[in-house]
Amino acid sequence: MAVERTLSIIKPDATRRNLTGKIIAKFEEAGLKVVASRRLKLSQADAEAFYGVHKERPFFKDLVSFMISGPVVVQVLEGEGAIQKNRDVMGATNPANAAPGTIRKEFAESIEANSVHGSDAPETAANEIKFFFRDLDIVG
Ligand code: IDP
Ligand code: MG
Repeated sequence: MAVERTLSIIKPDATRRNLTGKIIAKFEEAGLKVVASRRLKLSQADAEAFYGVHKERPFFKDLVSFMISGPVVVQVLEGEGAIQKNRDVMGATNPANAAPGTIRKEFAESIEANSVHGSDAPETAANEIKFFFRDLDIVG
């Protein structure tokens, strides 16, 4: 399988509870390498643009408010099949449905405050990485 890169976000519910290191350890244990990382606070415009695909969904407004409620850690993860591997380590969107050992099963507070974001396909991964990082900031 090809080496890929994907975008991960450690969400405000997790930074608030000081879980950054525990979450990064899950990625590393799965063979994903952190090749870029930055802590920042999203503006409302940033969050609305980033989650633009969901703008018609009933949860959009609350999701944007949640994502700007505290700092996030945005990261590029690299590895074989990194996009799917990251989704596997994250677990299902709703922590009630997430498999044992996944980040969302262990750490998520709710379907909204679910601790992590991960790109869902090669095209979205490329666009989401570009949203936060210049090529120079990514060192494999
Ligand atoms: P994903 O993060 O597992 O890819 P998406 O369907 O892309 O899930 O939804 C994006 C984010 O929107 C979720 O991670 C979660 O924070 C939030 N979200 C999704 N579905 C709901 C919902 O039914 N209620 C509240 N928030 C939701
Ligand atoms: Mg998604």
